Amino acid sequence: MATPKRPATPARREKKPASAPERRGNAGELHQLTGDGHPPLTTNQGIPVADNQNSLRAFPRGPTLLEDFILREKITHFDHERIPERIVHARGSGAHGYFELTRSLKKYTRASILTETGVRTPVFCRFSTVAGGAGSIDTPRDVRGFAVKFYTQEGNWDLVGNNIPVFFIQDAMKFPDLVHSVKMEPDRGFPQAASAHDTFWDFISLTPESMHMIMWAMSDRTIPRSLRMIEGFGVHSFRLVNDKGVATFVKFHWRPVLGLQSTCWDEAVKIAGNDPDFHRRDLFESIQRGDFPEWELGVQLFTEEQAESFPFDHLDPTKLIPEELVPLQIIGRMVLDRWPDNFFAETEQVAFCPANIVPGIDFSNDPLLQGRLFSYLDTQLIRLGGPNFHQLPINAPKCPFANHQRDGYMQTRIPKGRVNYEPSSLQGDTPRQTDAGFPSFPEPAESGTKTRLRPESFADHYSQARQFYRSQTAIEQAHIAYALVFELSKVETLAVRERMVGHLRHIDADLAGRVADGLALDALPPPPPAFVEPRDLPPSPPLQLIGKGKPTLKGRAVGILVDDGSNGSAIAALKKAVEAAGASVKIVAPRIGGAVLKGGRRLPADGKLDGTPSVVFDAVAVILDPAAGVKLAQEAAAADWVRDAFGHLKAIAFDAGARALVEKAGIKPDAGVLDAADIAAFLKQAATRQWSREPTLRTLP
Ligand code: HDD
Repeated sequence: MATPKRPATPARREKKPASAPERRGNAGELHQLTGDGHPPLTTNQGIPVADNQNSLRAFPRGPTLLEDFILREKITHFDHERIPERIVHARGSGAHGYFELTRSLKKYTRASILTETGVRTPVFCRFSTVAGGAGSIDTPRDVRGFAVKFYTQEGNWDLVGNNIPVFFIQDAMKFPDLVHSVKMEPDRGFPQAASAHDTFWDFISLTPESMHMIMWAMSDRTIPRSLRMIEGFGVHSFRLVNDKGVATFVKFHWRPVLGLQSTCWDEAVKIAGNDPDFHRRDLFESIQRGDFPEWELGVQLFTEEQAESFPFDHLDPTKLIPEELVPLQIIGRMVLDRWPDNFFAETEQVAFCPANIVPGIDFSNDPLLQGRLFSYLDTQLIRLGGPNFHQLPINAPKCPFANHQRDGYMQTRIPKGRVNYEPSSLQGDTPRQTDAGFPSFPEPAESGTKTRLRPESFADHYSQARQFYRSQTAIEQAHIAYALVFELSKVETLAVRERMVGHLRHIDADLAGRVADGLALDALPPPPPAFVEPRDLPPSPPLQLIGKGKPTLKGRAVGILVDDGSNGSAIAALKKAVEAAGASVKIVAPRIGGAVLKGGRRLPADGKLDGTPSVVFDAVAVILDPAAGVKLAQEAAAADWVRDAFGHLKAIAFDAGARALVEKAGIKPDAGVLDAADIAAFLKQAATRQWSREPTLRTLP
């Protein structure tokens, strides 16, 4: 018996709008609309498709025919939909926006993006984790990439940085080793998106230059609350060059307007299970609701002579320049105000390259940067499949560009004329070099012998690590010690654990002792030989994270747990006040349909209780009818909701009806546990984490 044919278009048939029989497509092409007003489905050759449900069969129950070019084209395209993911920074989220200069650097550079105040330059910004694959979680302990493509009038400038101002290694030669060590171990294919394993710590413990970065990586900077709350750093020294050819060194810093904020480790782990897309969703939702993420751009400017007086070499990417030595000057702001239309076309295909710079900006001799100048173009050739990836809309400059490069895979432009070489005389409109073109800074070359030696000025591996650790608050120091103990406890090889603690002894004796104790080592292992005796540098408070937090609810999220019989006016008053303070509010209830409030009105829920745990909020409130409070005290998900909020140092407001639940969760009263009626007190406590609660909850090393 013949199988009935499915209808060609499963969609409900609507009446064709009489006034719109045709419509222009994205590329301006004219579509004859189908009867129900949609543009017709076609093959990639533009041939209209009559049936998108059934392949062509020899007879209804017979084999499929090779002749079916529609099926073959569709399946072939699908088979080729994936491209190689980035070897590092595979997991990322991006957004469009603009950069606006607020203070001209005309004295230092001729780059118009840094001299013309008030001009809005379009940007695309991509944030990423480093180690995990494209489908991995958003909240592992990891460095975050912070890459910005500025589409300037003078060409694309890519500032490809991280949320940490230093790096693990000094020389690009070591990058493949570093990355191999942190990725999944090659024989077993795990762990995914985690540095807590033997190969990473084996490499690190044999690489003393990584110690400064390790202090940052073990701090809460690597478990951020939101991508909107991280800093960004260009890491290397770059040069600014003015119209007289005078150069000044520069370090670039991004500062989030919302202030810095991180999660607790236990919270980050639980978020990973509940919402692997936590940071992507947070960025998406904030942009969709018009709460646009914003950063200030700051620069540290210094001359060659100043650099010579620094107690470290600024060309060494494992060193930073303390702000006490060279103050940060804010010169502009970046606002991300548009989510991409298509994730693959934009966020996946965007190709950053630190070698993309504009006249007026130049490189330094940082050997890590020098290696990067090669690596990124090379990686895009394999990742995006050929030399014309710069023509993809997300990568193409927004200013005119023209040269004699031709052909290659996926050439999408149609160059005109017979001249594709230079010098030439046959065609008047071919591009020619210009005096306004990019001039490399004529740095005088030192004479010397070709060598593979590291400069001696790169040899101090511990002093800035010590400075970082000693600049932290007591809470942050405890978190660093805790993170080291946690990570090293996942290392199976005792010798690796011991070797790491040996390094810590050069950084800070107390830290080494805490970690050795946390690992239950019998004795402190010997420190490895240090090339340069570590020095005590003055503490630098801007290195703290907590110090850069802002007591604000702006950009934060508050969850209110309700159930049948909850007091609607108390909920409404709280919601209004929290929203007025700049936070978003989500109603959580045992069922997604919401709760029937006292008085009979139904309040729809934004999330179901066990699918919307308190880890996704910055502060919580529980407003319940006493009967519901008693009922929910028996629900593990409800008790966890309150217990986790308490454990993650969040403010909790509750009314009398919620008392049974709050007691079941074992909450002890403190300044952050509040009566829901005292809205002003809740707003104040919700704007910050309850750090003083932490020692009452867990033993930190
Ligand atoms: Fe890198 C991607 C940042 C050192 C080689 N890197 C990549 C991305 C960021 C950084 C943010 C993701 C860009 C995106 O969103 O597409 N990388 C850094 C920073 C470094 C650094 C701040 C040190 C200061 N990187 C570094 C070295 C090398 C690379 C030393 C190689 C010698 N990085 C790459 C790469 C990637 C990359 C393999 C992978 C995907 C890509 O480039 O486009 O070329």
